[in-house]
Amino acid sequence: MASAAEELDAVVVGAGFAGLYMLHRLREKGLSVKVFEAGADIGGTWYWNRYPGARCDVESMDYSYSFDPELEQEWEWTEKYAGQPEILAYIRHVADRHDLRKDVVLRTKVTQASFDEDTSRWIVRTDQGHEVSAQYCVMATGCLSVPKFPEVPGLDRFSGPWYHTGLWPEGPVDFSGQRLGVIGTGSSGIQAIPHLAEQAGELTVFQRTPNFVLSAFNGPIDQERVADIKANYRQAREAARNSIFGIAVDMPTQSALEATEQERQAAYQKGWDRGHLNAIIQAYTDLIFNEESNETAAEFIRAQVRDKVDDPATAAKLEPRGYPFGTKRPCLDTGYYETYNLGHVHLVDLREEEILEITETGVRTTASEYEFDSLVIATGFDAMTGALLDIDITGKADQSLRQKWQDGPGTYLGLAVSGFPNLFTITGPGSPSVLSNMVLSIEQHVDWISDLIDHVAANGRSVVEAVDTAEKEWTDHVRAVGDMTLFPKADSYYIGANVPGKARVFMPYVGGVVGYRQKCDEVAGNGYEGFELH
Ligand code: N01
Repeated sequence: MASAAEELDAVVVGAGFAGLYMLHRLREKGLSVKVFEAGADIGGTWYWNRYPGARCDVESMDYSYSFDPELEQEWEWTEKYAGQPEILAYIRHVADRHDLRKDVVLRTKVTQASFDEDTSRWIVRTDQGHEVSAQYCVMATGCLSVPKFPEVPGLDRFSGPWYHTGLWPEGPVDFSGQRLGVIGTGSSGIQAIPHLAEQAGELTVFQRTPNFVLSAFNGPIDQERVADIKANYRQAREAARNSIFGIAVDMPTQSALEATEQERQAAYQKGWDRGHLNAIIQAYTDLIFNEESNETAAEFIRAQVRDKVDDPATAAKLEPRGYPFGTKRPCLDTGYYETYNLGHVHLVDLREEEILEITETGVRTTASEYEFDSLVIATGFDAMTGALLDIDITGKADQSLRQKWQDGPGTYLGLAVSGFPNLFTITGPGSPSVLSNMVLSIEQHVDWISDLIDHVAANGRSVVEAVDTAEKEWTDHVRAVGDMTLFPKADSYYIGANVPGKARVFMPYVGGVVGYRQKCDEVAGNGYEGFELH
């Protein structure tokens, strides 16, 4: 069967930030590469998540490629936090600048990838009938790319239109004057709700868990800061690489409990005013380790909610409780809490009443029936493993990745899986991924994989595989580091809790991008220890 297939050096799955940069690096080596992308255009996350208000919550100057220093200087971001159209325009610009589109096949979903042990090649098949044979298969499928829907029945019965934030249509969507329901208050819901409220006649938000929402203080980008960063971009990138989350911030030196109440308030206020995702969590050394410390920051944020929301009963419902601050991903907003001061915006607390079903006319809960013209589904994603397991991947001895990861994903460095030679996962489970500045982590993975491919060729070999003991050791380490923190205390997508039946395992590596990078460099420096070449 392999003989009929188109022969390539590498197949890359996905044409977002990761897939496009991987293509660029592989092509630089003179390898033949094809990228398959399910979307009608490149962009990945930034193609699909085009809901009103979609925006990055890592600052524009950080959330960008570093591999092209001229591009870094030339590109001009307009806002502190870029919106989805601007980021998509940036990705398209990069693709055109490096002539990447010619090797991207759009509107094509990879359905199957199997390792042929006789030829040591991957046979990759798509829903459009492609069959290619490649030495390497790189999964650049994204951590948050398989939408998750509410578990309740009935969405197919709803007579009006409905939209998932992660599958938003390309054309304009008009909710003017409509009765609109929104399910979900994660980053996507929180960004969309103020914009949806501007259009809707009546907006009802169904909240299952209140989130910690920090103010973004977004606005036109500070040109002085831009000039300063552009004059020192190499140092700025280096500082980001040597940070915990891939975003340089001043490192704390003190426990929250060592500070006085007054000092803590001042530190949290300073973090709040910075309008930055990590500024509060990194105000003290122990906020992510110690519940008592964490509670001091959580209470500071709850006080902001009470301050912003006029109706005390609504504020009480919006105050985040029941899990430590930072253990579910906090959000950055523009006007989220204030939206609930508008007369036509209503909050339904799903801790008081449960959704039973979506009906032809709306949403039925244990307490009431709500009628809507349209619905917005902001219930997130089957994170980290969803897109990988969506593809039927089989490795050596016909073992499927679905079987192998039944009890949670095991990887070596989040990059490779034993039994699956020459397959790489960019920002895979077991790497900092969703707990980091994704573009920075993507570049690190792509560069590292690219160097490993050179190493294989330089040794006159054609196959590289993670050793199972190295994989087990790393996976145990990922879990152990996670267990040292408060993260496992929350029902988050980090731990698979948002998808019924998914193994409850902490998936991202929380040891920090700096330590993780050092580990990867050390592995490479020691002749790629933990990998076998054939
Ligand atoms: O998804 P989420 P998201 N009934 O999983 C609720 C990135 N992102 O799309 O918390 C009712 O965070 C669920 O409730 P609960 C970013 O990494 C980045 O908002 O599970 N409600 C939650 O409130 C982010 O973290 C940007 O109890 C249900 C919500 O739906 C990630 O994407 C912007 C439910 C889902 O929140 C995902 O964000 C946007 C049900 N059956 C997103 N099921 C940037 O700025 C789920 N929920 C870069």
